[in-house]
Amino acid sequence: MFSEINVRFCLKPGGSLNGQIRVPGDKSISHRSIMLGSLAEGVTHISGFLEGDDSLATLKAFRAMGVQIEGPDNGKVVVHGVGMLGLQSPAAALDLGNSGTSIRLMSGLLAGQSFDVEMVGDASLSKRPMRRVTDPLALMGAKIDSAEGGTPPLHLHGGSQLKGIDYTLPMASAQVKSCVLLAGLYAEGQTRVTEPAPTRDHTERMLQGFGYAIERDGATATLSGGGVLKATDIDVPADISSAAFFMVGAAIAENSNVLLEHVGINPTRTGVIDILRLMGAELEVTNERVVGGEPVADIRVASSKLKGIQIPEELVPLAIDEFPALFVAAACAEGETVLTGAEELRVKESDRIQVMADGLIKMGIKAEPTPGGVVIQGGSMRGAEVDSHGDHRIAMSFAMAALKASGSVVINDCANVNTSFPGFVSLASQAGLNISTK
Ligand code: SPQ
Repeated sequence: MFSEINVRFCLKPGGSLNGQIRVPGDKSISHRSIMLGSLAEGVTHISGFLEGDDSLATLKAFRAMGVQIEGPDNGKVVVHGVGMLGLQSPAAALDLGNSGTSIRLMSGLLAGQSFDVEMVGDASLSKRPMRRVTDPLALMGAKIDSAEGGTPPLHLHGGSQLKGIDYTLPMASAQVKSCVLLAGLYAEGQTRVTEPAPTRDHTERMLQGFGYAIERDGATATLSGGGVLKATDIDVPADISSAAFFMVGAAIAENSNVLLEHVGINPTRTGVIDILRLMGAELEVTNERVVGGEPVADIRVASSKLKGIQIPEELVPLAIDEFPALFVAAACAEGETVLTGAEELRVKESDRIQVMADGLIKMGIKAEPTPGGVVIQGGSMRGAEVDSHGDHRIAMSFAMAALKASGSVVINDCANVNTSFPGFVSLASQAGLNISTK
């Protein structure tokens, strides 16, 4: 089924990628900047904010709960914080569109409010699993109804006094970790979350940036409820997950050389760099610095001779959103690439294992899905018409595949590219991709 408007990407085969590119702001950090800025005391100034549909859904939701937010204007947003207890009951259900991060983190933040909230989403979000957040929140004393099967809409009943819990995550998920920690801000006593493997730690870093005490001891993060957040300024780096398409594109296409500027290289997000290097990519990280508590660098990638690898499982959570692009790299590599331990990919905006394998097979590549991964034999790609299933990362990955295809590539259902990467088509064509929309 197509999203409301079937935006199609049409790509002529071949080409190369060159130049200096700054991709839009980090989606994960943009969401969190609105959430914590809204609950802070004082005014938070954000620059580099991602003006994509997902982070805008979060922004609109907080506006609907009475927070005065100026912008976005060229990535600049000013949030007039209302304090921990200042949110107001929204007049209608909060529509979070396609955004898993919004609904899961806001479930935690809103579970301890005094008012009821209903949260809804689009067709894709309405199929994604929410028990992973409603189960721990119920242990904390929250009252939440979901649709049958534990999916959205979620109805949060206000007025519950939450209590801190000691929770071990059943899966490596930054959204679940963040949800429990954010609920912990409103809970009596301590909330402790232990993760089975490191996942992105933007929530923990940003809480610290807003002056909220949070301790990290190995795999466990601990905070106590009842504190306050103090407004701060946030400079959102370029999103490594968006930069990843250009890293893969430049590595697979001949005569390519791109410099990706001001990219966030938080060590919980850099699995894509490690995996591409293991595959033999010519990739250089330069000009490393820290901006607002997050490490940032420029990344240069040039045409490379890639080889297939067994992807180390410990890198999986650190590259979780980059696998659609990495599957394209694997299709262009010499030999076999094997991914295991990545069952989480099946419950993203689409089943990213199946949807990528289906498209690559149409392009003439041998790709065998397994329950928790895929086996891809590198080879030659032909032109094809493929479906993104409304998943932004699938659409952009197949767009890059066209650089190595022998015929034209048409990608269906691409409107959701705007959720994470507004302006993708013009930035990619400036860099050399032969892309147009229909
Ligand atoms: O927000 P959403 O829809 O879940 O977005 C995705 C993405 O590809 O953009 C996943 F589909 O990113 C998640 C990521 O996979 C963003 C995120 C975060 O900001 O905390 C964490 C990851 O999800 P999870 O389920 O592993 O915690």
